[in-house]
This record gives sequence, structure tokens and C-alpha cells, in this order.
Amino acid sequence: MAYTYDDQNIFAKILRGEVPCNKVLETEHSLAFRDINPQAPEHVLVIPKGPYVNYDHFATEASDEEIVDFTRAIGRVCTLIGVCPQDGGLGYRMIANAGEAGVQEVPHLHVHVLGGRVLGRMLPRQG
Ligand code: DGP
Repeated sequence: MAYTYDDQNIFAKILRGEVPCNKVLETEHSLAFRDINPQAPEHVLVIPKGPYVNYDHFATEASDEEIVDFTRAIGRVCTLIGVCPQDGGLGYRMIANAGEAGVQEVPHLHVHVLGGRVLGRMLPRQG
């Protein structure tokens, strides 16, 4: 089934400059900005500029150039916010939610980069 993208989502509006953001990094194909509702001392969202609804859409339809740009942008954000273990940072977590099971709120691919504290288990134990 074909992917459908809603160009009225809030991140599309940020990309068009209709809604402001606290920018961390901009590259040719990617934008990174601080989450409006941070879950950790460092909480940055990295998005591709292209109209991709989630990671599987991006991986299927984005160009190699976009994928390389996005991947490197995430790494550069980790460096910029000082969370890389290699540089003495505490570490970080990357999360990309998709669809109902992932509880995705904004239907434009975004990778959350979280750090600045010990983040606990990845998922709560069930039962
Ligand atoms: P997700 O559940 O993975 O779709 O998370 C969406 C995130 O987007 C959530 O952590 C809050 C953030 N967010 C929603 N609206 C805005 C906004 O207008 N600006 C910024 N900077 N972040 C937003």
C-alpha cells in the first residue's frame, strides 16, 4: 500500500517556517530542534526535510543522499549536545516511534535523541 503524508502536520509547518522551533542543526536534507515537551535534560528531534511519515517510509523511498545526510545529522546532534560516550558524555538513546503501537503523535519521521541523565530501562516490564 502507498504511503500517505499529511502536509499539515506540525513538523511540516516547522519546515515551512510557519511555526518556530529551537534549532540545533540544519543540513541540506535534515533539521534538528529541541522537543517542546522534553523528557530528559537533552531532548532533540531530528527530522528529514522530505515528506516521510515514518522510518519504513524513509528507508523505502528516500534517496541515498537523504539517508546519509539524516544519519550523519543525528550523529552530529549527539556531538553538539555533549552526550557521546566517546567524548566523555553520559550516553544517549535514540527513539523513532511509528504508528499506533509506537504511539506516534506527529506523522513526520522524527528521531528523538535523549540524554543528560540515566534514562532507565528502554521499556517498562510487563506483568
Ligand atoms: P512522537 O510521539 O514520537 O510522535 O513525539 C512527538 C514529539 O513532538 C513529542 O515529544 C512532542 C513534540 N512536539 C509536538 N509538537 C511540537 C512542536 O510544535 N514543536 C516542538 N519543538 N516539538 C513538538
